Amino acid sequence: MDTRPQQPGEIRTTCAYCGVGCGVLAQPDGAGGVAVRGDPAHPANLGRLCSKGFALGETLSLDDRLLTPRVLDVDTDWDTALGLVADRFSQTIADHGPDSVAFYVSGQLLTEDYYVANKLMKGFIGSANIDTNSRLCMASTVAGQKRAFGTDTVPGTYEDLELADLVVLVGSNLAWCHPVIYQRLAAAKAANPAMRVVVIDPRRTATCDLADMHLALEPGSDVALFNRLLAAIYEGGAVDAAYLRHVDGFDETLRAAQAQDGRVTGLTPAQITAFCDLWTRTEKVVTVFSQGVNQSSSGTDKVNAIINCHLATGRIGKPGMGPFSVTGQPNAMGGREVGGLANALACHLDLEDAVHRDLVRNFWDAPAMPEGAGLKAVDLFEQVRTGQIKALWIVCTNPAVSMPDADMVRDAIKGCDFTVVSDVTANTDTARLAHVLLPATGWGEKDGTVTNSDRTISRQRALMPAAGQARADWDIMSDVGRRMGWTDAFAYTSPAQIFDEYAALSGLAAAMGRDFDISGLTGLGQGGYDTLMPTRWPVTMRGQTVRFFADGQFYTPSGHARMIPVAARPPVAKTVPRFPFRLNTGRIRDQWHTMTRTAKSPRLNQHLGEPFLEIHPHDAAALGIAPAGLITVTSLQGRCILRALITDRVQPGQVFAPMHWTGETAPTGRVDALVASVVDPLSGQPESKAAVVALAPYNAAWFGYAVSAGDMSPASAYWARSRVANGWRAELAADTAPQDWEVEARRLFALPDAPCQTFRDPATGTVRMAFTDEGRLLAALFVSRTPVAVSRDHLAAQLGQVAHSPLSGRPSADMPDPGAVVCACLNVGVNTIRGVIDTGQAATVAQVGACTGAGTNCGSCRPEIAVLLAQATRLEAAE
Ligand SMILES: Nc1nc2c(c(=O)[nH]1)N[C@H]1C(S)=C(S)[C@@H](COP(=O)(O)OP(=O)(O)OC[C@H]3O[C@@H](n4cnc5c(=O)[nH]c(N)nc54)[C@H](O)[C@@H]3O)O[C@H]1N2
Ligand SMILES: Nc1nc2c(c(=O)[nH]1)N[C@H]1C(S)=C(S)[C@@H](COP(=O)(O)OP(=O)(O)OC[C@H]3O[C@@H](n4cnc5c(=O)[nH]c(N)nc54)[C@H](O)[C@@H]3O)O[C@H]1N2
Ligand code: SF4
Ligand SMILES: [Mo]
Repeated sequence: MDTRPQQPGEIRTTCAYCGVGCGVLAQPDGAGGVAVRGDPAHPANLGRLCSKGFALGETLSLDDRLLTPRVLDVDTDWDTALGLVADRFSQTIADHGPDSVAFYVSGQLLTEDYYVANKLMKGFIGSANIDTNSRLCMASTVAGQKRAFGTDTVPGTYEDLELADLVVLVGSNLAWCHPVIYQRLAAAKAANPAMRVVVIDPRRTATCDLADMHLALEPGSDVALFNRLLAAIYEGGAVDAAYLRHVDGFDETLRAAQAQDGRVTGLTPAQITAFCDLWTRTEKVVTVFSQGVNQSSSGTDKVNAIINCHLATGRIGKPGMGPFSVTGQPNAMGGREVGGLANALACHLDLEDAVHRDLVRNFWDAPAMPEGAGLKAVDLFEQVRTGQIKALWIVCTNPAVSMPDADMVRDAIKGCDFTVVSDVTANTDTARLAHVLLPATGWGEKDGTVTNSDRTISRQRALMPAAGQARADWDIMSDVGRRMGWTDAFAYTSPAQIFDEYAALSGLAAAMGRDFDISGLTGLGQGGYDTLMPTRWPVTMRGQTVRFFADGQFYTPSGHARMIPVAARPPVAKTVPRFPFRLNTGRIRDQWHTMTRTAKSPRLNQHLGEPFLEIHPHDAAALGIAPAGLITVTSLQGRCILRALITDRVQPGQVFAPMHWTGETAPTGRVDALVASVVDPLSGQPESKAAVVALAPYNAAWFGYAVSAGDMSPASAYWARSRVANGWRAELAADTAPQDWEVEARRLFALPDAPCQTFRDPATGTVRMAFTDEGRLLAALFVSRTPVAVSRDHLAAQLGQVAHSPLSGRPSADMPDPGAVVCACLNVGVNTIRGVIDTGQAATVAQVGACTGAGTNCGSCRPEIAVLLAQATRLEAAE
């Protein structure tokens, strides 16, 4: 790790991706490139970064950027595009009322963007129909924390994970999704051998590598486990009677917990007892939770079941103790603070509270404010489908992929009378449906603030000029506000002005007793805003508070916290003979959501380059699914074809698929097409982790693997493509074969005339073709009746090179095949790592690092190296 302080030419900013909110020192090279390293002075990461953060510089090329506004696919100027947007929104509101329009925004917007979007919709258009992808992400935590604390506030800090003696990770794959917190936890555990880590997840994830205990509970049954824990806390005498003076609802909550049957968790009584004993007897415990909790039809109850245990023991807001919701997106937290959800107002004020509403109305001098909450995401797109929403503006999110029932949502957007999309690229499943496309500045070009999971507000700073005509989201939306007639209210010329207005409003909110207060940051001016260092709120005129709630002060009307009686409910969709498998969905280490940025990095694509379905070996055998075969997955909502990844990491009867692939990268890999739009009744958050599906082997007549220096146009029933260092690669398959393979290959690669070498073996159905230009490999296609066995990285690495025997598909002896990449930072392949293990050079993760470099940079791949070591040990034992 490079621990030098900021060097001349380095600009201090914040990572574009997850809610850890790592500080980045970025050095632009003046030619559009940027070198990045972790900022040693940022409290979130203290110099660390993960594989995605390290690759930020590889995602900034302009090749796929949207550079000009477009109307009906024709490039135009801003005046025309924004004039049209303002006119159509104004006309629709005049004809059909304010609730006939909607905004759908994102936790990846900066706070200033979010503030303007909300002010425009809730204060001036006069509707609350603005919701955000945080509805799919954090809504259950928001609802749960508000029920318990009277405010949506995370009490603790990252340091608490290091100070704890027990860290429980519930529905969180921290190793892959919050890698820098995971690294901090791993280091703390190494330094404190008494520390214990428990992972509660139906799946054995990479995070389990650090776990002393893994509880593979039944999907959706977390409430039952935490109810049993509360009963055990009481029986074990761990209730903090003094703290309970600040808490309402203990007796009813305990009764509900004691009535809970623990068997629905599917865990053995011994497992439950061991967990409860550990939790009960460890004073310093942090319970971290994420999407395995939130994305559930009982998500809000899960959150409260966890918080109940911390309130009963008083283990909250003290060093090393507390419930800890980790946020997903870089500004998921900031979006909640600034009132991004359809039922909120800025500064932790409630839209449905008349006093709060009046405060904001007066402050904004707002002409029209809605009195009730607007549509939540699922309902919002339902009203788009039925035509009640007639003008829709989607900003910084890709709902045609990420919403449940995604094919329906895609069709609903397509059918909307008027759709505006603001994005950095036109190549998304959503952007392709827009009437008006607006080019937004992306990471590295924009300026503003974000708040991370532990309430630290950091600046994102511009490193380079805007691409083409791109403009910042706050600027685009302010311009539309002015064009709709509200010239003064949207006269902003800089994010600093917006931040100042927001900070001033927070002071008024705080005076009414709300906790979100950054009034200490008013009056910074441009200079102060530019030099603002990471700051945890609250920052009042009097100073800062590090942790909340240890003092027993809450934000409910009584000032007390609330324990909430809850009972476990299974997921809404039941497995039935027609749909016998439970589909769990989530993330992989090196891709970010719908891949519009991370898929630009060849390094990041190497980790897991194709959509897949994790399936248990017993289920695969029963269904006749072979390793690397394809599986057709169907639900009542839709259909996918995914590559089989046969593994006992998932339980029998359960399957797992990543959420990342899209119409751009793998059209049959859009897994949200399978997910029903069932929501939690309190939070409106979709149950993204518990769909029910049927599985069948996909009977491919042929499988193909293709590499090409230029882009490809696959047309087969199954395809998945990704970028490699010198071009593209693709996996292909279909149930019927083309008439003529050479014609098909020439079409695929758009190479009508290039010389072609061909090898055919009719007996096995093998066809291999290589297209060259003066001996240099332009493209190659390998086809066979079974999944293609070829050294994929080796073939891709030959693109643009003089290839000696490209059709052999195998590296020659003097050029060993490193195998699939494990360490994305230092580009170390699985074969290289197995090599040092098999030859006895390395027996630990640290030794593998010393020999090959793997795992020594960001460390996100250390769990995978540990698995390779364990496999080698198992093989030895079997020999
Ligand atoms: N690499 C990468 N990192 C990311 C992101 C990304 O796209 N890529 N996205 C960011 C965002 S926006 C978010 S919200 C976070 C999400 O971060 P996480 O919540 O950690 O990630 P997921 O993979 O969605 O889900 C976590 C786990 O929940 C488990 N789970 C499923 N059902 C249940 C259940 O009923 N109970 C329990 N206890 N567990 C269950 C799944 O098996 C999965 O391992 O990641 C952030 N970080
Ligand atoms: N099945 C299933 N579905 C899920 C989940 C799951 O676990 N399982 N997780 C859910 C969760 S937690 C989340 S957060 C969502 C995420 O889902 P989305 O928000 O839909 O995913 P992203 O790919 O992050 O979309 C961000 C879009 O904004 C664009 N963009 C990037 N920067 C900017 C900018 O500065 N301005 C503008 N205007 N555009 C920009 C990107 O190119 C991209 O198109 O998915 C949800 N969907
Ligand atoms: S953990 Fe990785 S993705 Fe998340 S903020 Fe840090 S560097 Fe970025
Ligand atoms: Mo998220």
